Amino acid sequence: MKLPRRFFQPLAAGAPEPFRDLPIKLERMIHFVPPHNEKVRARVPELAKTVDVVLGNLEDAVPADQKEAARNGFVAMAKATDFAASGTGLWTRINALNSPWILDDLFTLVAEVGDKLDVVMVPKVEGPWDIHYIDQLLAQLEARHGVRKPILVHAILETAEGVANVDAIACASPRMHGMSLGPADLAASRGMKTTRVGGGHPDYRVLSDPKGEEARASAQQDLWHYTIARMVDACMANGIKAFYGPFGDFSDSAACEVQFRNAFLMGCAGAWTLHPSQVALAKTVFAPDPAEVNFAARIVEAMPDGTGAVMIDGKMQDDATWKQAKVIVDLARLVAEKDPDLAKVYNL
Ligand code: 1VU
Ligand code: MG
Repeated sequence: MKLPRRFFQPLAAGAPEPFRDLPIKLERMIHFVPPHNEKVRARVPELAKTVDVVLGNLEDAVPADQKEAARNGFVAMAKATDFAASGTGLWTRINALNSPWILDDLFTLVAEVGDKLDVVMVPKVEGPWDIHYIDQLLAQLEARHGVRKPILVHAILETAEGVANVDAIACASPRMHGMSLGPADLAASRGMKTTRVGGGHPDYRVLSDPKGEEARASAQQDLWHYTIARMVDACMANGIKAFYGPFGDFSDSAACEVQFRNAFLMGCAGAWTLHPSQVALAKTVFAPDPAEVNFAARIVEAMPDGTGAVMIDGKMQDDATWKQAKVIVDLARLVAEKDPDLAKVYNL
C-alpha cells in the first residue's frame, strides 16, 4: 500500500494532479456505441445530446478483425463531436489487460484525444494490481501528450476474483471513478448456469412451505442482489459510483426496468444502455420519483441545519432521515439542471 501522503501525487512527471473528489455529474446511462460501425457512428452527434455518457466500445462485441477499425472509429467520433458542449461524458471501454490490443488502445486514444476522454472503462479487473498498472501507464501517457485533466478509470466487476477483491479495487487509485456489474462474464467466471445478459432466471426461486393441499407459492429471486450490494458498499465507502451493467434482452423492457430500478434503489447511479430503446428507460429509472422528491424537500426544509426530530405526515424525521432526504434532493437538482420537464415537476 502506498503511504497516505503519496496517494494523490501524480505518477509521472508532467501528469496532471489526480482529482481529490469525483467531478459531480449526472450519469444515468452509459450508452454503448460500436465505433467500427459507421452507420451507428454517424448518429453520435445527435445521440450525444440525448444521453449522459457516450462510450465507444473496443472490447467484447467488436470482432477481432475490426479492433483497429473500432479504435480509429473512436478517434474519429471523439474528434467530430463536442461532447462537453452538451455536458455529455466521453468514455471508452478498452480491451482486457491480457489481450494483444490494450497497448495500442491506450497509446492511440491518449495521443489522439486524451484531452477529450473522461473515463477509461477497464474490463475483467481481478484486483488492485490491474488498476495500478493502468494508473501508471495513463500517467505516463498523459505526461507525454500534455493531457491537462486526469483520465478516470472505471472497473467492470465481472470475475469471481474481482468480486473477492472488490474493496481493494475500489480504493486502488484516486483515478477510480466507479464500477459496473458485468453479469455475463461474471456468470461464466463463477460457473453460473445462465446464458442471459443480466436479469433474473426462471429457475432461481424460492418455494413456500407445503400447507395441506394448497398450491405452494413460488417467486423468482434476484441473481444479482448479492453482487450489487457488495459493489455498492465498496464504491460508496470509497466515494466512487456503482452502476448496473448491461441488460441484454432488448425485447423485455419491463424486466430491464425492474433490474435497473432495484439497482437504483440499492444505490447505483446508472446502468449501461446498449440499444437506443433502453435510453428512455434509464432516464426514467435513474431520476428520483417526483413524489419522493417532494417529500424529501419537505424534510430538508423542516430541519434547515439537519438536526433534531420533527413529525411530517405522521412519520418521524431526524438527522438520519435528513441525510436520506438530502441524497434524493441533491440528485433531483442534478437531474433538473438537465431536464426542464422534470425541473418543473420537482419544483425545487
Ligand atoms: O434505424 P437505423 O437502421 O438507422 O439504426 C438502427 C441501429 O443502427 C441503431 N442502433 C444504435 N444506435 C446507437 N447506439 C447503439 N448502441 C445502437 N444499436 C442500434 O438503432 C436502430 C435500430 O437498431 P436495431 O434494433 O435494428 O438493432 P441492430 O441489429 O442494428 O443492432 C443490434 C446490436 C446489438 C448489434 C447493437 O445494438 C449494438 O451493437 N449494441 C451495442 C452492443 C455492445 O456494445 N455490447 C457490448 C456490451 S455488453 C457486454 O459486454 C456483455 C454482454
Ligand atoms: Mg464483459
